[in-house]
Amino acid sequence: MTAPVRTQGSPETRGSPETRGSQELIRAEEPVLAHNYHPLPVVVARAEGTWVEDVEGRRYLDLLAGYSALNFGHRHPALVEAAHRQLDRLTLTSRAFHHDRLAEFAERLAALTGLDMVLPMNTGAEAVESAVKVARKWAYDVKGVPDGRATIVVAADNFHGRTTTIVSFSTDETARQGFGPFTPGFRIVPYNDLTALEAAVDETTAAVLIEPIQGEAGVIIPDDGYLTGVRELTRRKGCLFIADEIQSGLGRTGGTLAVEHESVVPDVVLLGKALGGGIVPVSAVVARREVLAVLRPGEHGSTFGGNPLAAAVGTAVVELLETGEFQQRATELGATLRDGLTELVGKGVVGFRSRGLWAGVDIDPALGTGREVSERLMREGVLVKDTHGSTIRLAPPLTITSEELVEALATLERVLR
Ligand code: IF1
Repeated sequence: MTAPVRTQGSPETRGSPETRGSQELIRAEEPVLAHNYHPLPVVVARAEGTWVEDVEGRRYLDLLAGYSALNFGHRHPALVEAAHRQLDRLTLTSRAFHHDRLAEFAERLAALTGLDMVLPMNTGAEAVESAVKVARKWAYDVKGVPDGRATIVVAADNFHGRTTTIVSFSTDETARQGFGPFTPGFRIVPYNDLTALEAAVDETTAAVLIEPIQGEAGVIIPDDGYLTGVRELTRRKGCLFIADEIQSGLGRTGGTLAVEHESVVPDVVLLGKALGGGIVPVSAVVARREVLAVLRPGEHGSTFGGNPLAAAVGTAVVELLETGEFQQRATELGATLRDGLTELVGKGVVGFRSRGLWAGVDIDPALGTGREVSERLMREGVLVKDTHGSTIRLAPPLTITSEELVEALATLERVLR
């Protein structure tokens, strides 16, 4: 078959990105990009801190922050500097060789989380997939589950990524429809229900995998005591507690990790998103030594996992978190966010859940869907993302100022009138 004639015109007629306006760029995407998203009609061209700027120079407060991948704001100076320094030295070796940035990254990340060992990966889904493999191998090698029989218990309404195995245990039909057959070995129980969890964990169970706060489900915060209950139950039943902190971690909720709210230490913590500082994909499985020690050379890997640029940026991110400054900001400004949202209950907001600088806000459906409210906010210079139905998620960079936060809340009140 002969190659199709390209119809998009030559570079000369197509114009350089600098000359094409937002509308033209949006139109240009349509024939050449898979339609797996329905983005808001804004084309971002530059950004700094809490603010992004579109092609025409309009500025917006970014209250999505890359779904918590931009906890330190756009292009944080210390992170950009760390990336530039490493770009001028070494960017990739593969793990076929050592490089001089990995030990420090792993040492400081393990210390930050209070665990022992690190398996560096790239995306959040890779960290989740890696944890599934490691938990199963731990079940066979350490717990003594018969080979091929390991089960992992997850929560309904979970979101752990988009790979085939991960959507195998999703309860969101949109995420599953048309992607079977699925990976077996998972049991699903209601979130925030220790009785159901107790009934699902048995001698085949390798692990319980949950988000300490369910992000995509709408920032669903479990009852106080739930995480403590999961920790106690998994310890008593001899299986692993895997906390997916890819969205909830790294300062977002006011602690380094969301599980700190109940002083709980899981056996395995999954990190991603903000670990890459909004610059490069960096994720990690951080665990007790007994768990990650089950991996032998050649059993798992990744071309880019733990690469020098990722390790340099990841170390700079850990360094920002070691001060506790961002955790403190999320706690203090989280009170401003909570108070501001409380004021809006009954004025277009029917309910909300928040911890630190993270909130799921339920809008009165009579005022519109989450998408419609997101579009109104966009037109007023504030960027958010709806989750399901008429819930919007607020997750600003932890660098947001009190004035910017108050301004954003005032804008939300205005669009809900
Ligand atoms: C998209 C959602 C959020 C996550 C948790 C693992 C992953 C994610 C708790 C996988 C990723 C992202 C995926 C991104 C949008 C965003 C998202 F809306 F999809 F569900 F944040 F809520 N664990 N969440 O939240 O990490 O492989 O993406 O690096 O798919 O558009 P990833």
